[in-house]
Amino acid sequence: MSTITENPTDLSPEQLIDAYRMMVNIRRVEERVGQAYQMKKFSGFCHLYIGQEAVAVAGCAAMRPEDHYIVAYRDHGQAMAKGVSAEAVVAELLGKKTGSTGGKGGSMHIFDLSKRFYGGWGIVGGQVPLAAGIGWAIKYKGLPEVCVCSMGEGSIHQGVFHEALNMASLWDLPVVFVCENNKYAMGTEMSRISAVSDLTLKAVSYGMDAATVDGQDFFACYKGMKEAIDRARERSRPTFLDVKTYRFRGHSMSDPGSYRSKEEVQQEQERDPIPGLGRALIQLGYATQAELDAIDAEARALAKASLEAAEAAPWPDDAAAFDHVYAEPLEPLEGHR
Ligand SMILES: Cc1ncc(C[n+]2csc(CCOP(=O)(O)OP(=O)(O)O)c2C)c(N)n1
Repeated sequence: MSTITENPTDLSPEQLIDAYRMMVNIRRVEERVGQAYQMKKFSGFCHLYIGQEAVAVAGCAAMRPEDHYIVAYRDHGQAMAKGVSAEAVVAELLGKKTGSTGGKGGSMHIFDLSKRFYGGWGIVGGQVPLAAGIGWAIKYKGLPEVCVCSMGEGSIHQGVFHEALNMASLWDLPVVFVCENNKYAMGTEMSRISAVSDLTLKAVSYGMDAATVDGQDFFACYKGMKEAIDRARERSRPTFLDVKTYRFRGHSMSDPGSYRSKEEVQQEQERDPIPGLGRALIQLGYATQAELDAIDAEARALAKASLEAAEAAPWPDDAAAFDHVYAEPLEPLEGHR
């Protein structure tokens, strides 16, 4: 294991500790959520982000609050990294009124406009053209903002992925396409779906900058994301990132994971990004083990309190069933009165 002697980022020690805290919060909240699911406290789809935390947290550390973030259905941790509270995320999972989407979205549709977090899309690759649209709006309005779009590697052979990347490059849109390559699309391993193993080649035909990033190393993630975000903000150019990561849990709660060996999972867990960043903080002299332990204890308390609050929260009002179905106010179209 390598020793780190210098902070390789422009983040302050406090910001790095905050990033560590966020990764631990996400981990503990999701572990608690997983238990709650098994105890049938909620149902429906539930995809955990455990193992991939560094990607979202480093990405959000490189973003500004006014930047936009749109993701797929494995979205609890990404929402928290962008500033959605653990309470709002957990309440959403339980379908409660206090959830980020008023209890109507559930696990796959965490959404918070005030944080510029646009969810939470269940159709594989569905968010990719939407990201290009957000990028187009940013450019049209001449704003110094960036849209970051996360997707799984299962998205990259969808037609919309290629249409969106082509348009983003052709029109110089400030979008960062982040492929969270966790090796498996449900039970299908990467090599069974892609004719090439170097996914950055996907960006070549669109004349787009691309890079491969180690998603289990917070510092590498931050560097890759920062370069791409700066390129988008300063030169309005898109980037494609192939971020090599790994999910420690099954695809969803109903996946026994029989397509991969225990040894493989164990080997990947040795590269868990959370202890990795923890060790670096100690080596840099930014934190002691006792301080990291305190962060962990607080995260466990946050997870427990979030679930208790969600259980005690009210259900959405019946009348709310018709809210947000149509854009409001609904003006009749010209000639259709
Ligand atoms: C268009 C479409 N096809 C199939 C599905 C079913 N499906 C849900 S998740 C998934 C796997 C996607 O894997 P990946 O994009 O790698 O993301 P990960 O789950 O690994 O985060 C599939 C095929 C879907 N939701 N949408």
